[in-house]
Amino acid sequence: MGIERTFSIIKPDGVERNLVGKIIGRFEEEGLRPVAIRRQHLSQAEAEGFYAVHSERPFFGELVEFMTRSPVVLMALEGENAVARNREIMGATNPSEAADNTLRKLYAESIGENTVHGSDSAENAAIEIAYFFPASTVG
Ligand code: IDP
Ligand code: MG
Repeated sequence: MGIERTFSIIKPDGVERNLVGKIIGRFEEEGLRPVAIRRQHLSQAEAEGFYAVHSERPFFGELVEFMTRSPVVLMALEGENAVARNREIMGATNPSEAADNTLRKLYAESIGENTVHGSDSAENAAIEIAYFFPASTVG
């Protein structure tokens, strides 16, 4: 609780549809500010490493293929209770189960292509931010 940081990705389906501004705008409206941000086309090794926890899941290959299809936007977000707040704004993994007005309800087209990633704990947020952003590049 208190001011904390979380890690966010606007996934390829969001970037392809020019939703970057709308999504970042929503985070800012909700009190989450980007303290690091970069657009990047992930390599297979970067996507596999990032999602290593899911490597035994049946959808792993599909997930890595999707995440490397085209560029993503990587962000560290800072704000009050940022980890849980971001998960609330994103909504459920499956957009058909996501609450009204969540990013996934508004924009996602399937459980796989679900537009945004957000850390699930403060501990994982720190790991995920460090995976993509050297400390000197986080404001
Ligand atoms: P989360 O992104 O809501 O935390 P996780 O269970 O951690 O959801 O899954 C990571 C990502 O893997 C999801 O966001 C989605 O892109 C993908 N994924 C999860 N479950 C499935 C599935 O059943 N089929 C295809 N892709 C999936
Ligand atoms: Mg997750």
